[in-house]
Amino acid sequence: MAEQKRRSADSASVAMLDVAGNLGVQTAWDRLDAQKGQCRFGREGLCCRHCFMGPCRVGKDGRGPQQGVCGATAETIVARNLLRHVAAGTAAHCDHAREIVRALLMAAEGNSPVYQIRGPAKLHALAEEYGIARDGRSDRQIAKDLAEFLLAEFGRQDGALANTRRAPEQQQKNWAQGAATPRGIDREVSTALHMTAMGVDNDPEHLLLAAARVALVDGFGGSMIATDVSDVLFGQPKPLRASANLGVLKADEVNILVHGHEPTLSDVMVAASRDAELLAEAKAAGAAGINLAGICCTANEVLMRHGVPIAGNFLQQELALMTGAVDVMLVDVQCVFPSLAEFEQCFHTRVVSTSPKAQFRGAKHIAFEEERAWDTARQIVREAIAAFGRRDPGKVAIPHERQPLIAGFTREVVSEILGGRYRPSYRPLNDAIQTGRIRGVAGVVGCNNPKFPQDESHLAMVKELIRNDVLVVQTGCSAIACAKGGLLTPEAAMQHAGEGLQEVCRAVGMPPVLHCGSCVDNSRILTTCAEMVAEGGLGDSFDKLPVAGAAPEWMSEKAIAIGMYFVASGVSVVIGQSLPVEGSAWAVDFLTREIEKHFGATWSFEPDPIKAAQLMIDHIDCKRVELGLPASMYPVPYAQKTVEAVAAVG
Ligand code: SF4
Ligand code: MSK
Repeated sequence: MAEQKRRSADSASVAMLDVAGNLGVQTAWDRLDAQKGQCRFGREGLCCRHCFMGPCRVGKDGRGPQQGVCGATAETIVARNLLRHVAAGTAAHCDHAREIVRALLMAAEGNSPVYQIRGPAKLHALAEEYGIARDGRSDRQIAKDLAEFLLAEFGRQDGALANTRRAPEQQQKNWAQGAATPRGIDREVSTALHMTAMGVDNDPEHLLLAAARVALVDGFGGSMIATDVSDVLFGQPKPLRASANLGVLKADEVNILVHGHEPTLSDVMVAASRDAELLAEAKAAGAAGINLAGICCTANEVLMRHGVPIAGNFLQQELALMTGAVDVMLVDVQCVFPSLAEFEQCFHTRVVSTSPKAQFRGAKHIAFEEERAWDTARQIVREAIAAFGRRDPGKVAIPHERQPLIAGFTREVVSEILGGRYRPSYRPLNDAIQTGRIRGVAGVVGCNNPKFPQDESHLAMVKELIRNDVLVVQTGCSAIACAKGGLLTPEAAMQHAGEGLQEVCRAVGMPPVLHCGSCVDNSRILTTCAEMVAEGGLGDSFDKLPVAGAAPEWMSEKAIAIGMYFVASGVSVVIGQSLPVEGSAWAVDFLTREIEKHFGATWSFEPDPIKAAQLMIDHIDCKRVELGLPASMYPVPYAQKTVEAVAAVG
C-alpha cells in the first residue's frame, strides 16, 4: 500500500493499484518502471528520424557529434521535433472537429434520426457571426450552411481562419508580424509536416514560429469548432450536479464506461442506456439497471450536457477495469491505452472499439457509422448486458470514493451567473478583478502522467491558486482530478479559497474551480478571455490580462499544441515536465524568454506544483501592476516574490 501511495494521491486509485499488485496485473506505473532509464536523447529532443541516413542523435554541451549526417544542428533537430509534436496534437483535435461538423451536416440534411439541433441559440449566434442568412429559414437550412462554411475552413487555402477574428486586434497583429496567422486547418498541418521533412526548413526560429501557427489552427480552428458545433448539436451545457470517482460504478447494475474524446456516439449512448426496452432486457438478465459513466474527455462531454458521472481520469482507465464491475468499456479515439484489451484475460469486461481510425487488437470492433448511431448504441448496450451475465461477483471490488461536483461552465454561463440571466455580462468579473477581490484567473488543464503521483500536482497547484484569490477554470483530466479532490463545489470556496474569492463565490453560489469541459473546450477559455478584453478595463489584448495557464501533469502531444496556442495567444503557460527541447539551450531560451517579443507570453517549466502556482501568481501580479490595478483587496498568503517580480517588469 505504501508503494501505491507514492503512485497516486487518489485513495480509490491506490486501492485498485493494490488489487492489481495482488493479482499480478501490470498497469502503466509498472510499465513505466520497466522503462527506467528512458532515452535522454528522446527526452531532450535530440534524436532525429526524419530520414534514413539516420537515425541521428547529437550531443549537447559540445559532447559527441554536434550534427546529424545531413548537417542538422541540435537547434534544428529540437525545433523540427517540436513542430511535429504540435502538428500531431493539432491534427487530433481538428480531426475530432471534422467528425462533429459532418454529424451537423447529417442532422441538417435530415439524414439521421438521432442527431438534431439541440442548441438553436448557439446556431443562430454562429450564423450571425459568420454572416449566414437566417430570415425566413429553418434551423436545418441554417445548420447546413454553417456545416458547409466550417468544413471549408479545413480546406481553406488563403486568408486567415475565420475564428481568428474572435481574438483582440493586437493578437491578430502579433500573429501577422510573426508570420503566425493561421490559414486553413489541413493546410497548416500538412505544411508543418512538409517543413520538417528532410532537407526542407532548418531555421530553428522559423520552425518554432510555424509551431505557433499550426497550434493556432487548433485553438481557433479545430478545438473552437468542435466546441461550438457540439453545443449546436448536443445542446449548450448548463451548470449541473454529478459525481466523480470509481465509486460511481454500481455492483448491481450493468456498468458501461465511455472513454476517449468524441461525443458523437457517447451522446447517443446516454439515450440508449435509458431506453425502456433495453432496461427491461437488463432487468431480465438480473441487473437493477444500466449505469453509464465515463473516463477522460468523452466523460467530460457527457458530464457537461447530461450529468453522466465520471468514473475517473486518464490513469484510471486500467484501474476501472480492476473493479471487476465494468461490463463494457467503449472506446473511440485518443488517450486510450492499447493495454485495455489484455484485461479481458482476467476480467469479463468487453472492450469495444468503435472508430474507423482506432482499432485495438483483442478488442471487439463495432464500427460506428453516424447514419446507424442509434442501432450501434443499442448493440453496444446489449453487449454489456450479455457481459453482465458473465461477471464474477467474487472479483467485484468497487472503491467507495465518490465526490459530488458541479460542472457545465461555459463562456455564456459565466456571464449569466455573474451578470444575471436578464443582463448577462462580464462586468462583474472584470470589476472583481479590478478591485482585487479576485487576483486573476488561471486555466489549469491537462493529463495525468505516471512520472508524477496521479492528481497530486493538480490538487496542490489549484489549492495554492484559490488560496491566493485566483479563480481557476479547468478542462480535461485536471478537472476530473479536482472533482475527485472535492474542489468543484461551492463549499470548497469556504474551505480552501482566499477571502476575496470566497466573497464572490458566496455571492453567486459558484465553486472556486469551474469545470469548463473536455480538452477541445480549452477554446472556451480563449473566448472567455476575449469577453474579458471586450468588456473593458483590463487592457486591449490577451497578454495584458492577469491570467495564466498550466498543465502540471501533461503527457500528450495535444497538450503541447494547447500550451503553444495559449502562449501564441498571449497567455503564459507553466508545465510540469519540460518540453522535449532541453537538448538546445537556444530553444529553451527562445520558448521561455524570446518568444515573448512575438506574442507577449512565455513557457515555463516547473515540476514543483506550488512553485509553479507561485510563478503564475507572480505573473498575474505583474499584469495587475502593468494595468495600474491595486494589489489584492485582502491580505494575501503568497506575496513574497511580488516585489522582485514587479521590479523585473520595470
Ligand atoms: Fe539525420 Fe538529418 Fe536524416 Fe535527421 S534529417 S535523420 S539529422 S540525416
Ligand atoms: S483526456 S489529452 S489525458 S487531459 Fe482529454 Fe486527459 Fe490529457 Fe487525454
